[in-house]
Amino acid sequence: MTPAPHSTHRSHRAGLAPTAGVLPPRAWFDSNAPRLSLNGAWRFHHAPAVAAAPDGCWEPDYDDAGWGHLTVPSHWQLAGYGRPAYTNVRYPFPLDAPNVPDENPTGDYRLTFRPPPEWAGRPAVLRFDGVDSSFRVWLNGAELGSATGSRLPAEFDVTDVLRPGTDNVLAVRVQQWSAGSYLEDQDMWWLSGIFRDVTLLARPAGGVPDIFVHAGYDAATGAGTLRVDVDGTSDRAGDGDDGDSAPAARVVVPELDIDVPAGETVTVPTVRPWSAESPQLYDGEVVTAAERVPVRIGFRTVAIEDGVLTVNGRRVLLRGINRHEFHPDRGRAVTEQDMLDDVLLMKRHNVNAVRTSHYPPHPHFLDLCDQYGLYVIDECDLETHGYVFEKWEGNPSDDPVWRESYLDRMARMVERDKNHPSIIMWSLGNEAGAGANLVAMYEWARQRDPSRPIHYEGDHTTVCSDVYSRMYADHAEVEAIGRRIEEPLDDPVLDAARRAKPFVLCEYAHAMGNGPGGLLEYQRLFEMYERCQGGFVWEWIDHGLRTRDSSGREFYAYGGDFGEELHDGNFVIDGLVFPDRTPSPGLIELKKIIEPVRIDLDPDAGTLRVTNLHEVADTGRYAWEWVIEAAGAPAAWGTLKLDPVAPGRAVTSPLTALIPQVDEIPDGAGEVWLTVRAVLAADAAWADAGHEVAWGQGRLRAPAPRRPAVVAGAARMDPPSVGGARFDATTGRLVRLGDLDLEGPRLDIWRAPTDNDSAQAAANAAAWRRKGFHRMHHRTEGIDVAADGDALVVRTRVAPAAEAFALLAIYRWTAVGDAAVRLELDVVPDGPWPDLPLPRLGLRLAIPAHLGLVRWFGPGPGEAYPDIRQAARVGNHGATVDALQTPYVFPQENGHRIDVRHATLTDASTGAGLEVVGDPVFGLTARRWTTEDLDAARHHHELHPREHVFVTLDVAQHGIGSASCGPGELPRYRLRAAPARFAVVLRRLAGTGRG
Ligand code: IPT
Repeated sequence: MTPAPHSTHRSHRAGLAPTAGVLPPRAWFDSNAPRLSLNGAWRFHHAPAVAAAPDGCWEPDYDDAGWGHLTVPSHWQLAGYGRPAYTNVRYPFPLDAPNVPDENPTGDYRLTFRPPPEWAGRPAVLRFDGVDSSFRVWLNGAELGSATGSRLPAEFDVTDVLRPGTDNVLAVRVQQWSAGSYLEDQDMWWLSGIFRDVTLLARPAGGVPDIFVHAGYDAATGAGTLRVDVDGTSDRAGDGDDGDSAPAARVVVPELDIDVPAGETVTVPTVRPWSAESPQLYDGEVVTAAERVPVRIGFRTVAIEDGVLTVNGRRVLLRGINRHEFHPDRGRAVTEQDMLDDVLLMKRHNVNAVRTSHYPPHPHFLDLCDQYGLYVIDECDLETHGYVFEKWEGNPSDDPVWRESYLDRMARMVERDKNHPSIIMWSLGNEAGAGANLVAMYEWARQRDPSRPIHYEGDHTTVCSDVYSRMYADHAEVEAIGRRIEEPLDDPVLDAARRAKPFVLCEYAHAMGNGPGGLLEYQRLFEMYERCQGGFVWEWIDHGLRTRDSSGREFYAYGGDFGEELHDGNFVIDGLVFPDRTPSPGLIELKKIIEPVRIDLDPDAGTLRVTNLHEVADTGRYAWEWVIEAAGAPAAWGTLKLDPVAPGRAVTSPLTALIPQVDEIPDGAGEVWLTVRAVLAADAAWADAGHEVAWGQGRLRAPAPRRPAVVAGAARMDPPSVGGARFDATTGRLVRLGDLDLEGPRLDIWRAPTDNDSAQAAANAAAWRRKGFHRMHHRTEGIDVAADGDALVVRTRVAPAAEAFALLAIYRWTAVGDAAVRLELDVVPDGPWPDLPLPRLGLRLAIPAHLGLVRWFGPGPGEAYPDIRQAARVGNHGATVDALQTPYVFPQENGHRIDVRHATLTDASTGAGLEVVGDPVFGLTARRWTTEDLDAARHHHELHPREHVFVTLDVAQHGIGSASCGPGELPRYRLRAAPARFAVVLRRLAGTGRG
């Protein structure tokens, strides 16, 4: 087969042809035909501008001895050639389309390779899977062509120039900027070069040029239909030229006894359908006399029925994430292992859908989605977001000269990826405004692949989208859309059409830094309203590039760290996993909220309710483990026998029938909790048996109120003291408890602002700073012994400079034994308080640095905040102070443990230290730096341990929300300045020795 170079992409204006000399696009598939990977070490020359690039370096005899080496695939900026740059929406070059700056970094690549002699006389194709952003290619001095479309494949026919059995010289000139860059304004690092595989493919005459697998499933009958077309190539130009005529090919699927000619439709009376929950694939082959091509067939039908998106006739709820390709060392040149890591992590965290924001991923990733089961919205490599600042004036999306480029991109994606059952929708791209070229893409894809709905968010009229898609809509708007009572469009026809479409949030819950809050409330809306079919959290991974500072310390870099003239800072650090793919608390929370079975324990009603939120799977795949813990210690445990619950159904059972032990709890057992966990009963492809998928907790017994007896008459003045506690005579602050030195608790309202606090939309952090919340002054108004002689009372006024508002804080200290004191704190706002939430309300104290081990009883083990606490379960937990820190790439408030009943901070070797007992609960953070240090740091490695452990004991924290892009905290999570009362007991623990 030697398909003619297609010429349908010539545009009217020179410089806008997306490709030249490139073969028509086709599916990416394996084959038994020989192939040669050209990945590896290439010769490389980098020039800061085209003018400085070496002339004639594509000639075979060019002397490249002075050049360096660069690995293919990779990005040259990550190998020391030039520097990475990050902008989100703004183009890093003048808006002057289709022109690009003279300083256009240019990479010249050369490779000498030797194809086996058996290839002689056979057709061959050279394939590039991804080159950013444009390239020209020469083989043995002959120019093959050029291409743009960084995340799209380009194939060149090399039959006439390849010389098997001898040395061949391949030369590629890559330019960082091209007309294509105007279409690639995605929110990510600008990184260049040959970053995906380069492969030489022998193409046997009479082989399989292209295949299109059509495999549907009829939910009513359980039958599958299969037709595999073996085409020359697609007819994208609509000119009736269908490329080469197809060879005689057969389609063979042994497991289903299928052996039919290509193009023929077979019906399989009963077939197991493919879904994300049950990714059944059948292995088959497309066979011609000259070639065998393996195919993995998943029978499934995607449809929009009565305004609902269905797969195999069932409504799907997309528990999705947006995935950019990223690795902290390799950028977008990700390995198969990186891709597998992502897929396994997603599956293990209950994710069932991926939007490939904002470009087609490496095709191997889609193979993994087919295999492990993830629904995919495959998004085209298209974004022109920078035009938003010009009110979309000049946007390529509506300019006819760009039409071919748009169609070229869509065709290259659809043709490459059309055989993946995991792909349930095509997406035209992201944030490219509205326009005729998008409509053209939509229409082309509709006709080429009627089996998949098409997604596009950027035009809210939905003229080019089969679903109504939005990003960052707040809960109230999502609810209105769910009830189909959203604000109408001006055009009633468009409005009626949109109102009839299913709704997805293609982006929501911006996972930047500490967050996102508000997930639970979104999920409830998705479950309540049929139209709301879920969404995709923004985004999967922090794009922090591993870098070293001048003293060699490693850190993750973000925008501005490479001296960019324009950048968007840490807005690229907004993932559910850290750059090294460690799950962040946000992912742990998401996993809990999107669990596919819900376990509700209601000890008052005495019931256990299991709701199966799966689409097709019953609950037979789970084992149910339970444990009763009294004061955190396991008291009884076992495995439940539960009949399988059908998908979409819920079953309520009496607790005592299942777990008689719930009635056998002795008095004085303390706080007692029952935990039930759904774990995989058998190994799955993506996790071992025992992997926890879902859990629920119910409190069987509340703690008996335990108020230690106050030692009467223990308060003294001169110097101020209560029992074994000593206070500073001027400030009234606790300085010693027994033999333990402390810097006494004092009122604290500051937290190192989170990215969500700092967001322009929330404007909280800026207002807090303006009002001086981060620099409160403490004035002690009086230190007295109460009339009863029991309590030392310290009255303070806490206020920022220049302001008349204040918090009046009264500390009432009593002795509750030799080495323990009880503190009752009363806080009352005073004066003209601004209408602002408080960051936190609590106490801060400092204790010696060697008290580095923390144990607590309460929710854990991870951090939790008022609106991010579903993943925390009540029990005994422990961690070192260091391990309590969540290493957000951009330092901010973190590590807070919520509703702690009691905690100890001790010396790990002696057990000596401090115990804190809540009345009833407190929030806890402990860190080796102050809040001010945390606030000042810009990267995690800039935080240095001090000589103390700084502890905060919180009455409450303000919610986290998701305002860094989207709504802030819901009103019920707002912390208002209001009268508050709070009590804790502080006890000196002697331990076994020093400390
Ligand atoms: C939205 C973009 O689609 C996405 O790529 C990312 O930049 C995200 O924002 C924020 O991280 S667009 C935004 C202006 C709503």
